[in-house]
Amino acid sequence: MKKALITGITGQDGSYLADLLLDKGYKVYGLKRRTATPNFENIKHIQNEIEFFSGDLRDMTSLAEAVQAIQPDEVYNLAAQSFVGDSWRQPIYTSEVTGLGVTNMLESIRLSKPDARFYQASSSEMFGKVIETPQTENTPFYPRSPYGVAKVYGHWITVNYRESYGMYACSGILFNHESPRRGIEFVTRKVSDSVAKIKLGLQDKLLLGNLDAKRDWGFAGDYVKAMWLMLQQEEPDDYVIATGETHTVKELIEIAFEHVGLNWQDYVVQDARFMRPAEVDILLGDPTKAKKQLNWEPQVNFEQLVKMMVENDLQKYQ
Ligand code: NAP
Ligand code: G4F
Repeated sequence: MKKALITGITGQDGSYLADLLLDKGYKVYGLKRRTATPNFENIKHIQNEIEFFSGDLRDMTSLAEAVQAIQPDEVYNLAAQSFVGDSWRQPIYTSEVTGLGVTNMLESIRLSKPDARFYQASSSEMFGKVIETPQTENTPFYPRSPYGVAKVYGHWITVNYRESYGMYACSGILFNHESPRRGIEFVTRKVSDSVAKIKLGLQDKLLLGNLDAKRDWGFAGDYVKAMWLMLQQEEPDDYVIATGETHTVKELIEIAFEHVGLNWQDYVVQDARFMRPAEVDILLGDPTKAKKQLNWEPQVNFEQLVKMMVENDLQKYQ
């Protein structure tokens, strides 16, 4: 039986990846932070099938002990301070977790299970103020937030461990991916949750920032399959994972409100508090390499994704 260690198992991607690996017959281990109140919401349906290790990406001792005890075949490093907006409010913390945390994980593997296969959750935020569109594996990085900068560090340290030590280390450059398990502060979930509440008379207005930003949005359930595929290849490599379509925040709102028979202009209010000190105006990924080499295809399109999320939040409040 293959053994996989997932950091960030309580998050959106960690939970979908755990579902996938359990289905494939893996023994799944999860690194979980100690919290005062439990945060098992995303994994409550599989909680008893996972073995947990208490740890934090900033505390290498906790990572090294987990790797030493588990001797994993595969390690998926999904843990991060992942909210771009907060990375300006907590720049040092974000660098320590999202950046240096990757080295803590890689060192833990190098010291006690160097043949483990490693996946690093890199991000399209590394392209930031984009040099070219669409973005490929060869597009230079120009990060626009402390989060983006930390992810560039995580990306390059992963490439360096592959080249320095011959480790099987891959970086997945994933564009935005969403789901009913998405954190509530990210724009898609904020919109789907608010639209459901407005429809049911539980909320009056939806306060948002920049409506013109464009993102390449896909479904998280599709994207975790790409993570797994990257670790099943003969050679480790880096891949862009995206849909190849881009949409504005305004289009997202239009589809979500239209789905419940409402006009977004009656409810959406722009609020400066949700604007960022620097914006990433457009992200559009070219997933040709992943399609060819991994045989990966996204199954859920943008409209289906938005409707799925609104329906889920409607059911929750009903
Ligand atoms: P998420 O829902 O925010 O989950 C983040 C996970 O990291 C949570 O389990 C969180 O634990 C854990 N975590 C945070 N700080 C930690 C620390 N110091 N030590 C250990 N664990 C810690 O993020 P996601 O959307 O699933 O994304 C997964 C990864 O992919 C992240 O690295 C993210 O930056 C990256 N990524 C995401 C996207 C996207 O569109 N979703 C795109 C590209 C890259 P708690 O539950 O305790 O907070
Ligand atoms: O949903 P967002 O907060 O996601 P963002 O910043 O694109 O980051 C997400 O995707 C990255 C991959 O590209 C990941 F690496 C990262 O971890 C995270 O998962 O914002 C999307 C867009 C931005 O342009 C933002 O300015 O929506 C705009 N927006 C407008 N109003 C808003 C809001 N974003 C949020 N969160 N809240 C608003 O009220």
